[in-house]
Amino acid sequence: MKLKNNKILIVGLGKTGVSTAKFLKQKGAIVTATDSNKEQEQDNEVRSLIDLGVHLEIGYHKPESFEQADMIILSPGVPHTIAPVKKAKAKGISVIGEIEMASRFIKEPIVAVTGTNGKTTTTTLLGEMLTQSGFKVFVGGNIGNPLIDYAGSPEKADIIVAEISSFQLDTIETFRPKVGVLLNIAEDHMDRYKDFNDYARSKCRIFENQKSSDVAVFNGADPTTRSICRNIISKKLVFSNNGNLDSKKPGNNALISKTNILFTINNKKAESLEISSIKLPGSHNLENVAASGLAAFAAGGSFKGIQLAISSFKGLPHRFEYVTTINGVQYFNDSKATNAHAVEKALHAFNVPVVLIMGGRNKDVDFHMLENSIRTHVKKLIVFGEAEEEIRSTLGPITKTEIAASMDEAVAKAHASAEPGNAVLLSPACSSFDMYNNYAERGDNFREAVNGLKKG
Ligand code: UMA
Repeated sequence: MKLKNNKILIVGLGKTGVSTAKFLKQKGAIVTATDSNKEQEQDNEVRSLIDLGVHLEIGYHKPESFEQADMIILSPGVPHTIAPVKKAKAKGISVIGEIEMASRFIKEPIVAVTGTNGKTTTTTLLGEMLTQSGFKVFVGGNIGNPLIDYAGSPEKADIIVAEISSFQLDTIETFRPKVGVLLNIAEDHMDRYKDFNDYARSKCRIFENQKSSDVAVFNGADPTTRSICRNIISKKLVFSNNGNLDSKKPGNNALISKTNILFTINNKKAESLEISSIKLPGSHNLENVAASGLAAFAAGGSFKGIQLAISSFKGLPHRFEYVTTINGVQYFNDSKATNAHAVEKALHAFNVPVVLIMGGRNKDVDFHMLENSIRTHVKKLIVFGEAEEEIRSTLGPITKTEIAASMDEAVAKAHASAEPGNAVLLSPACSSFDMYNNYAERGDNFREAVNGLKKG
């Protein structure tokens, strides 16, 4: 693809925009970058682009810059429905995302992981499995380091493992992963999509450009995923946690039972991974292990490599992360649970009464879906943040509920309510942007507040 002297507009100057601008300058393009937030002017990474010859338009989006561009590259956080983008599209200007641009310059096979929940855990674990199988692996994408950094780097890997969000899939055209993984689809980001089907269709685009020689890994027990994947033409590898798939069928799969995950690939001898060797808690993580195992096999990984990765992988911060035990009460940080589906999965991992801390900014999801899980698992609910009233009015009638003004107060109230043998879980079902810059800051704040209890 020729970029030299092409006029390209980058929209959004977070990590994606900055990396894309650097890449495009390297390729000789004429680059303008715009961000609607004036504060981005103070960002050192953004300012460094001026020296590279990038023209910056910060604090506003200038319609002419959109209409005069040969191509527009949108950051994931920028909706593709904003007015200047719609106008440019109507004029026939190509609008793509960084993943699409990067993939046009990546020759190595890409294994891409999407899904509402479990993406980062699965991507990281899959990277480990392939590394332990002897490959040099680059892990990137929505996980935090843009794929375009790899495309622009002279350092090359054997395989790329990429976490891909629905926002990133919205702006693909030809992106074709050799192996695509769709973990699950549950209501999320309803503030960005027309409805659930619109969001589900976006997720399924991970398989859109695959050929029959490529592989699609998905959850065969999830009716939404199953029906949406019915017509894909790539080779299907399904995993299931309820044993309802017939392993003798020609479709290959990973069956999760109480004792093991049985991998059956291309009529080869079945490989059994013992559940006792998995250090990640919760049944949702068994699905993540099954999916990453299938994808690792499909990408050429060995069973030995899969076993080695599993035996040393303890999980990631802010994802059902064990913090500490105080007076017989275990504390867990699940700040990354930003939708109701993730909270449901976390609650079902407990067989002790839970004091649940929820709240933040609702992404227009319906909290009613948590009613049953709250009824069966939660002895007390502490709510905080912008969505506190909405959560209290929806779930308050089901269990004892208190409101907290801050994380410190939420943790103190949870501490006062929990008895030895109980668990305290931060699993917000909301984004963090009402009070924090991101979920990691929120999780760190929870951890500090819990450790403060110990000291105080
Ligand atoms: N902006 C505009 N105009 C608009 C809207 C936004 O200029 O109309 C600007 C904002 O002012 C801001 C910039 O766009 O400065 C934000 O861009 P961005 O949110 O895309 O930020 P990046 O730093 O590039 O981060 C993105 C992903 N962010 C989102 O999808 C919201 C990161 O995923 C990802 O790690 C990174 O690219 C590298 O690929 C984060 C995320 O929350 C972790 N993802 C969601 C999730 O996992 O649920 C999808």
